[in-house]
Parts: sequence; structure tokens; C-alpha cells
Amino acid sequence: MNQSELRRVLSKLPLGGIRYFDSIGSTNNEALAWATSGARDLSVVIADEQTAGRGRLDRKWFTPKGTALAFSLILRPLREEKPHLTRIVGLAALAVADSLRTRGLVSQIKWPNDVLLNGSKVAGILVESVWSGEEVDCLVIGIGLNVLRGAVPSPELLLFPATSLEQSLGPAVEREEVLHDILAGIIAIRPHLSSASFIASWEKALAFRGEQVQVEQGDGSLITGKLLGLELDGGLRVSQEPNTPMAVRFGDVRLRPLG
Ligand code: BT5
Repeated sequence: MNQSELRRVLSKLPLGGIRYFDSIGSTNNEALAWATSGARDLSVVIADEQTAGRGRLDRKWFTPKGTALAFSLILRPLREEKPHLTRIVGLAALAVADSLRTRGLVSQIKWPNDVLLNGSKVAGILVESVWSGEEVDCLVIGIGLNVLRGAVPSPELLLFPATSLEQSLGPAVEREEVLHDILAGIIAIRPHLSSASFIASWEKALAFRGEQVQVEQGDGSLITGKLLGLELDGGLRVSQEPNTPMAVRFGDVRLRPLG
């Protein structure tokens, strides 16, 4: 990444600080350490390559050099944001979706943390927290976005098909500009975190809404039912057969296999 161009583009935003790495293990690890040692609100860690990028549940996230966006934004939640921190993953997903929409692309959010283009994963989000006693002190929003084709791992490494912006837009995508737009989106949407319209926009962007899905929960158990929408805390509302709506708070959504 061209660092001076990166800093020039990002200078338009009210960021708390910027740390850039040509190569790093995981930007989330760096951001968690920085948050613990007093990083300001809206500090951001950006890397051109990750050698130990992480997904949820210790899954790997691949970020080959020069092909993708991999960054972690530190938020120090305001008092009024603290009751709504389970919505932060939606904030990040909506900001990614908006940055794609301004480029003419319609994406969908695969609950809880994936952004899909044409049914394939183009971005993943990992939100982690730093606690101070019983309270969340900081959140780290890690976002990985496949920009060039070379960012997309080979299919045998994947749980779900993946794609890149290049596959929809061609190779002339400026990573710095996309990063700017996602960060600007997070900053712009953040004041609406507690509103009903926030949940409505998130819900509107959900993939598989109204369809039969299977959700694998954190403990490996499966729930099958119709994806109805979101709970107020950002959990998934699924109607299990015959007709008992329930909330899922951690899991991976798959379309239910036919038959
Ligand atoms: C995620 O987890 O999708 C969260 C990914 C977050 C990555 C960012 S990059 C910046 C920051 N620093 C980090 O270390 N992490 C964050 P999950 O839903 O658990 O999905 C992980 C799965 O996605 C893997 O098991 C693979 O199947 C698949 N995967 C890995 N790399 C991918 C890629 N580049 N594109 C699409 N899918 C990928």
C-alpha cells in the first residue's frame, strides 16, 4: 500500500491515530494491545498483509500481500452506546455494504458477520472487546475485504464460496478509497446505533430473509427454520417448524438443503 496516499486519504477523517504495517500477524491483535495501552477512540490499524489473520472460533482469515483490505478500528464506546454493543457488527456490515453501493454493487449481509456479493463472501468482520472489570472499555472492529482476485483463497480452504471486488468491478479499485469510505460510513452511522431505523436497515440488508435456513450454533447444534429478521439486540429471529419464533445469538447461517 502506498503509505503517503493512505495517510492523505484518511486525513479527511477524525481518526484517533493510524498504525500501518506492510506485514503483520493480525491487525486485531495489534489493535487489542493498542486499546489496552490507551489508544484513542477511532484509532485504526491497517496492514497490507496478514500472516495470522483470524476469523471467529480460531478460524483463519487469509490476507495475501497487496490484494485486500485488512484493518481494525478501535472504538471507545460512549455511555449511551454501551447498551447496544451487540449491534456493532451490524454497524460494520452496513458500512461495508454502503461502500459497495456507492460503487454500484448490491451486497447482502449474511448474519452475523459476512458481506456477500452475488452470493459469495467478499468481506468478514470480527468484533472483539477489551474489558475493564464488568464493563467493556474498548471494542475492536476487524474487517477483511477481498479487493483483488488474488485475495480469494482456493475453494478447499473455505466453508463458503468467496469473491473479490475485482470480480465485479475490474482491477481498478483503489483500496485506500474503499477503506476511507468504510471508515466514514462507520463514523456516520454510529450516532444512529440505538435507533429503530438502524435495525430496520440492517434487517433490510440481510441475506436469506424469508427463506428456510439452517443455523449452526456455537455448540454445534442445528436450528432449522425460516429466517424472519433481527431481534433488537442484533440476534437472529428464526421461526422453527411448526411455528415457534426463537432468537439465535451466535452461529453460522446456511441455506437449508433441499429435500
Ligand atoms: C470472519 O470470520 O469472517 C471474520 C474475518 C475477520 C478478518 C479481519 S481482517 C482484519 C482483522 N484482523 C484479523 O485477524 N481478523 C480481522 P468467520 O465468519 O469465522 O469466517 C472465517 C472463514 O472465512 C474461514 O474459516 C474461511 O472459510 C473463510 N475465509 C478465510 N479467508 C477468507 C477470505 N479472504 N475471503 C473469504 N473467505 C475467507
